[in-house]
Amino acid sequence: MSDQALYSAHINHRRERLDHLLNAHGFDVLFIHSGRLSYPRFDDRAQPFRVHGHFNAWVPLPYTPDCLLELRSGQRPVLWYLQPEDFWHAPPKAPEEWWASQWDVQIIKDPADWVKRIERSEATAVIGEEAHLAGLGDHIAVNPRSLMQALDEDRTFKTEYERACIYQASLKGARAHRAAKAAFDEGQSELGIFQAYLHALNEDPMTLPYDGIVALNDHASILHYQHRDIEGPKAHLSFLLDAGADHLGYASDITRTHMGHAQTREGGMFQGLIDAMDHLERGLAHSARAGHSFVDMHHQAHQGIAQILSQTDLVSGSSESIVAGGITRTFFPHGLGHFLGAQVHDVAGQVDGQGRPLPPPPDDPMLRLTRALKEGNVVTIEPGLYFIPMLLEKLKGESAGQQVNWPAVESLIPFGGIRIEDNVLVTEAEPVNYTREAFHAID
Ligand SMILES: [Mn+2]
Repeated sequence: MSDQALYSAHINHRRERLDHLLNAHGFDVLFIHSGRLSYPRFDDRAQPFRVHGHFNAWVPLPYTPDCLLELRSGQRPVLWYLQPEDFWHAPPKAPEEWWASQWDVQIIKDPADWVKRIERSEATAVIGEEAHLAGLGDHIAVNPRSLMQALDEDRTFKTEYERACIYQASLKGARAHRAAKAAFDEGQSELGIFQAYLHALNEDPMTLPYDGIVALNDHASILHYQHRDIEGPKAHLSFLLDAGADHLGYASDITRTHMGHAQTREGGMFQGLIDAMDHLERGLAHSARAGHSFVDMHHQAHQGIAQILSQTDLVSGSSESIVAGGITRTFFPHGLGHFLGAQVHDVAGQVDGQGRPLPPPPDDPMLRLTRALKEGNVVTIEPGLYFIPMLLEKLKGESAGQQVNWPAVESLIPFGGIRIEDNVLVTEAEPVNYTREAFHAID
């Protein structure tokens, strides 16, 4: 199907749902504001701008401030599109036909031009920043909770258009990952590797759906390692890259871990762990099916990691005792994954279909997705196995620490850790692993 046909079906689906929701929640109209440029204090230099997911879920305009969507039951939706007369900046380019044909596009020169639309007294819902919408009248409900929850819920089911966007973002990310791996093999620094990633992406870094994690050696044990060293380390032992790409405002979120060339006993052991984690991750991704509880899948990940720790003699005892003693939480202290879409950590991961809270289990407070999976969900599957000195130190002081083969575990600290992350579409049957398909397509 063409982009135009996919998008047209996407909008028709969203409009049908919205007609129903406006009626059910007692609103005549919903406005969605794309947001506004913000400035750091004491400075006149705007922060990089990106619209929020509610806006992007309707129009492929991820970087357009101060636009407004006007959505009414049974009527062609209106896009108030800001193209200011401004000789300091280039205005946003004209809307493209393939998607704009679904909208009544009204070009405006000033946000004040859409303000008067909101001020009309009707039952009005508006999504946006409270500060940007203050004083527009008592007839408006800003970010009304129950309507927002219903819209969030709809966003957990990806349309064919959204699936295609996420797959395109996966292809871009996979190509850039290959280039980054080549830069690692050449012995480049974290910054050099990141530059190779961006070069392959051939996009401005502001399009990245999140700040990529480029971690050499023990930096891989820092879960959200945020620096990019200019100098490379003495030896390239290992490389963890957690980086995605964007397509029309939809994200991919991909992690791979690679071995360096060091032919040491520890190196061989670490490569064995990467292979075992890859196998575990594929199995978990394959089990992402409609009806499966993501909390159960997270627990299965812990079981799998316990088996790996046991089989490699890093920890003694049965895999049950390794999980029960909390040992796997030292090596895998984050959640198995999250929803993915117009936001990298997409909405409604910790509520049920009616918006009721589904908090994570007390032992897994970092788990961002606690629901049973449904057809049309897109999730990340990202088990990890790390050697985090701070957590290892803590485990050493506990009775479960006696099960750990400390000399072997400590010999792996310089390698940091492993995370392998794929993006997976849940169907009624076989899940679709977008990431593996993307790597396969470019190889
Ligand atoms: Mn992720």
